[in-house]
Amino acid sequence: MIDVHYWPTPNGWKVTIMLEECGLDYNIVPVDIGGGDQFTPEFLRISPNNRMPAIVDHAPLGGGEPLAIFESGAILEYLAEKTGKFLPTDTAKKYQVLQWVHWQMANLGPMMGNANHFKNYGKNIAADPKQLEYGTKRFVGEVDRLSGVMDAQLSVNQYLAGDHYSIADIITWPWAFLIGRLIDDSSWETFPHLKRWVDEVGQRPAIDRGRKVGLELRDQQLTEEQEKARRELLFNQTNEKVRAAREQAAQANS
Ligand SMILES: N[C@@H](CCC(=O)N[C@@H](CS)C(=O)NCC(=O)O)C(=O)O
Repeated sequence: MIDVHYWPTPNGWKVTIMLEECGLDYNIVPVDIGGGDQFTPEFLRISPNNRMPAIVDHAPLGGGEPLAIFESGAILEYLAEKTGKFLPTDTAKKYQVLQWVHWQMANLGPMMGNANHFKNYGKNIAADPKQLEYGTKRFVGEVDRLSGVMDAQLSVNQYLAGDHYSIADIITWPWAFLIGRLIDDSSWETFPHLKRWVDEVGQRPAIDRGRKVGLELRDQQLTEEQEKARRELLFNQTNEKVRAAREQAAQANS
């Protein structure tokens, strides 16, 4: 059985979609990131960067002790290796897929996260809306550029890494389908090949099942004060604050 330390967000969906695609059994362990679960000593032992998703495989590839993995890219590579699915073994084809997996991890995910932060979340945080303008322009501009990169690739390939559906598609789709919502819906007209792929891949049953996992976890009735505390915890992290949260959690646990 595989424990998935999870919250329903695009990075979390990558893992539930992959598990659904592979038909593997898994058990969801909620990590309420607004409530601070990512700072518990148990979670930090698995994921020292205080970010979900992370997995613990109790019957790991090669046997032995339970195996813990953080970072969604590493998790998908591991699950592909474990099942022999969605990652070719031929060297050239394998690296065709892996270069797009790393592209997503280093480019689309972080740029969309930052664009969303400045464009949407920032309104509730910045004292002066003018502070948001440069960040919004920079990161929305990057998302626009990256959408063009995918559109060009998908104009000559059915899938991101070529002819076959792979972990490159699984890792990218949970962010890419939100591009219209982030920039604006008319931007799909600029990226017709990307839109074709978003729609086609979005019809896979495993995508739908993976995205529905734990959606109810978000149904929390929160006061304005609680919302504010969650924003403070998520968007104001420094070494000092994270260290204090870690120490507090360790003390509460001892
Ligand atoms: N590169 C990481 C990113 C993970 C990530 O940013 N997770 C966010 C939620 S989408 C998180 O756990 N945030 C908790 C926090 O900011 O403390 C991955 O792909 O696994």
